[in-house]
Amino acid sequence: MRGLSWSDVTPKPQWLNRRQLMAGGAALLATPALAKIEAAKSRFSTDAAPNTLSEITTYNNFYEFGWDKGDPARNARLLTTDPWAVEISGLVDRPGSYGLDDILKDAPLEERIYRFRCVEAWSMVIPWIGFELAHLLNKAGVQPGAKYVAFETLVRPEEMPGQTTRSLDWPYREGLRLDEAMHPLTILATGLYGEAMPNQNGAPIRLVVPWKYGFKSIKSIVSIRLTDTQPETTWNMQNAREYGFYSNVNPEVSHPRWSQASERRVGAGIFAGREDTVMFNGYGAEVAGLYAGMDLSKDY
Ligand SMILES: Nc1nc2c(c(=O)[nH]1)N[C@H]1C(S)=C(S)[C@@H](COP(=O)(O)O)O[C@H]1N2
Ligand SMILES: [Mo]
Repeated sequence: MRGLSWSDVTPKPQWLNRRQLMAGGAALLATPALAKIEAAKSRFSTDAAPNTLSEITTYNNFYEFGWDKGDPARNARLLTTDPWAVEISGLVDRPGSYGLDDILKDAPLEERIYRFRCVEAWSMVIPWIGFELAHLLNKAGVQPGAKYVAFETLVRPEEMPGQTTRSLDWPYREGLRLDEAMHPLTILATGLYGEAMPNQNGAPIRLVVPWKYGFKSIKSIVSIRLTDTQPETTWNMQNAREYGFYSNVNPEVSHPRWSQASERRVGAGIFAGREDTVMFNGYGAEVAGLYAGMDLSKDY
């Protein structure tokens, strides 16, 4: 830790981190924290009904904790998320290892109720608490040569049983083009349902990019690197034909093994029909311009 500080003024905390919640004596092991995080409402929120906390915290993909949807809820409770630091490196003016408190100190937290669409063709609506990634990148000072942002998840096999196998090439890696990363819809989320982020959802800080398939929204981030070349990303390395770098939600580009034209809303019940999948997961008005001139059937 280099002891860097972005701000000397600490207004009344608009956020709570794990340490403060622990000090409050909340039993965090099995249940999310009890304290509510204050966060402003956002014009970017959908008015679709959110999934329940139980659905959001028991049906997860977090392969560091196992391959089944129920594994993260069972296994991620052992993850230590305090202390936590994020290394910001590459083409930035102020590289360094920043503690979570420092990152959150003046972060303008908002509630963002987003549609969330997994590449496996299920979906949810999740009320995240977070702040725009652009806020952090601007504080770090993005240099003119930067074109991409590369993210990495923690590697800690002692606490992440899935990492004792070679099921994926750890660390889990993701990346965005710089304009995608700077888009106001792109957030770093530190909570959901007004509470600190449950471990299985990517505590203490994870990316959320609502117009892309869920695997782009990398969890439990320890590294953010600004680069001039397109970074390697976990699923693209695993199978480039099935998982492109962009992975924008697109009902017209099928996964080689299934259609992406429709989706199953988790929790909707067995009598609810499948819903049509919407281009850019419904965020086209905001983000379609980022891809002007690109052939999204080739650059998928
Ligand atoms: N580090 C890491 N991040 C990850 C994953 C993962 O396995 N490891 N799974 C991704 C996938 S496939 C999805 S659908 C979402 C699931 O997020 P949720 O469990 O909060 O709904 O997290 C994404 N981020
Ligand atoms: Mo996913």
